[in-house]
Amino acid sequence: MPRERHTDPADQEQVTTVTNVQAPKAASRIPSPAQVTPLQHKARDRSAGDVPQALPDTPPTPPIQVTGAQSLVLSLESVGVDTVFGIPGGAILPAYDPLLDSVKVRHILVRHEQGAGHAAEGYASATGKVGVCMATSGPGATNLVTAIADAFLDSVPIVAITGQVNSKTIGTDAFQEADIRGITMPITKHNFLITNADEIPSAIAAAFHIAATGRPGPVLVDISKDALTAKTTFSWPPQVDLPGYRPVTRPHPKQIKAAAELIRAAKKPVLYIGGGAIRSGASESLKELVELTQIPLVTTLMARGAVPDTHPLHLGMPGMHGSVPAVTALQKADLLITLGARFDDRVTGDLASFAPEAKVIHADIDPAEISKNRQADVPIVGDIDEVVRELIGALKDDIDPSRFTPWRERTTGWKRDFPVGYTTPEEGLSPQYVIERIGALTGPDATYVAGVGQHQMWAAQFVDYERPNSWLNSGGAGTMGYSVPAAMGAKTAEPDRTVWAIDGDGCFQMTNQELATCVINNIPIKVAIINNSSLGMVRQWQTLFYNERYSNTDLHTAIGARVPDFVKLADAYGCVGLRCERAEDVDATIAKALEINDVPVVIDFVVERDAMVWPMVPAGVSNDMVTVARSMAPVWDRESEGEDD
Ligand SMILES: Cc1ncc(C[n+]2csc(CCOP(=O)(O)OP(=O)(O)O)c2C)c(N)n1
Ligand SMILES: [Mg+2]
Repeated sequence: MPRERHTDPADQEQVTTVTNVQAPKAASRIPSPAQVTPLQHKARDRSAGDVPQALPDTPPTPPIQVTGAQSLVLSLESVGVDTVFGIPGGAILPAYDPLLDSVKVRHILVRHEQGAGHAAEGYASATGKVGVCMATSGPGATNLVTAIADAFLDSVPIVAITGQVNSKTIGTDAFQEADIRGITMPITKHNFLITNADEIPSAIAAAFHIAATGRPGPVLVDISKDALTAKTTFSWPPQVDLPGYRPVTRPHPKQIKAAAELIRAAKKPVLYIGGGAIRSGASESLKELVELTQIPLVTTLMARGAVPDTHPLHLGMPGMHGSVPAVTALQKADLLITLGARFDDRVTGDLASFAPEAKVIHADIDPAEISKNRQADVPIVGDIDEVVRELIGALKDDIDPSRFTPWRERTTGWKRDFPVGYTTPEEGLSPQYVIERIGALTGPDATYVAGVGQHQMWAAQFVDYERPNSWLNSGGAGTMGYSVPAAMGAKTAEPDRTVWAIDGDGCFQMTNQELATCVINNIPIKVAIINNSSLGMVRQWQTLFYNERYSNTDLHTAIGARVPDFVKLADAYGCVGLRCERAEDVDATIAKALEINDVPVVIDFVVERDAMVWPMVPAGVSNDMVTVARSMAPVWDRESEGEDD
């Protein structure tokens, strides 16, 4: 069943039903999928009432005789899909035939199914709409698994459609058979195996509804080949029965009241804002709450941009590589107002010593998250935007922001004394400088998509994020290879935006074949490879914790060899390839890349290898142990820190 638990047992009785279903009757002709009116898929609608509101208000389509494959394409058109990323193969082949006729659904042929999955994620994360990927059975489906797991951990709404072997041969180790439903059971919000063509429309409608409502996430629809080739009847909308699936979006007034009381009584509150705030589209209401209460805030790695970085009360990102003010404010707070965050171990460090004095308000749309890691004093189940709006309502006539002035002054003092920074190396190019300049020269309207590693942390630290969905990355899974295909998906969804993939030399080598997809399909992303010739983040740990024994982290991509030569690789794909090795060339190289908008651009920024990500809290220790450089704790001004430290 879908992942959300339900607080009210009465809700379990409810059935989500689309009415208006007409009895199937024979139709005289088989239409092209394009003959069905396209409908817009509503983004960011988290509610789930009696009608699946994530689905468009579709005028009913009279029943017509089609094949299962045609029914699938008609269903995708009817839920408003405009883009599918995928690769065909035997079991899914019947679906690719009617797809050729669809003028509403654009299929983008990728070079690896993992790329299709991440592209669907990038599409979804940039827009809030459901992203779609498609693959054949067996290895095609298993190649999607990493991206599905990634979407699960970061609550990204995607639907993965896979072909399956003929239903009669399921379980016989048939050619290209894999139990993809079983494999993805723990990493999908829900999944379906469809062997009856008549069930295709309802499965697709349900999949999109589940992916987009409540806590967003991946849904897999596995369809056997014989279901795709069978004759069936298509009509829309189908009946969708999801007993027990009724995500609670409206917070309980009693809990809001209790939260408002804790906020009014606090002296040292912090707004701890997580990725749920981005997924729920809560940025405007959050800004209002911050203005009203004047409470300092932090945004996690998944929430960068939820509140503009330049806001004076923004203390930065918390966690292992968080800013000193953000980490310290959480440690010393007496109240955490937790909004769509999940007390991830990368944020809390040693859980037992995390924010020891703090009471906790914990709001999340997924009740399973609340009190999972840290006991909540006031649990609130609901959509974050709705929770914040209700909190504003409860506080607006009765909050005195001057109550928090001493605390605000302390936190802004930490911000002044411990800005996130870096030292410029005597030799070689500073990776932080490159990333800082990309952000400064491109601006906040662009979308920035990171890989995983040091460059990801620097991209989180040194670009100012001023709008939600301008920062995409793999936070929960930490999937190397996310960046290029996710950037491709984001650029497909929003072609007028500049989209930067800020990637590592290691990550880039995992999925760079999607540059071919970008060139052929006119998706001109910009890729900045932060080339330190190493698996840099792993090397940093070897420097700090393994006595500088660099076991298997040298990639030979810049130092001593260029294997591969990224400029030549870019050229081979039909991209523009540029190289930059000196600080004085950084601005001109970025400017050149910004001028090229007809083909993808790849810049090989050859940077120094020994730069490290600071601040850092080593894994598993208390956040009190935050270090700002190697073996260097922040030097606190004890007198100004007050008695209670
Ligand atoms: C698929 C996958 N394999 C392995 C890892 C472990 N890992 C985390 S960061 C990293 C190094 C990344 O190297 P690179 O892309 O060059 O980035 P850098 O840290 O050098 O900026 C590795 C191997 C991972 N996160 N994902
Ligand atoms: Mg590297």
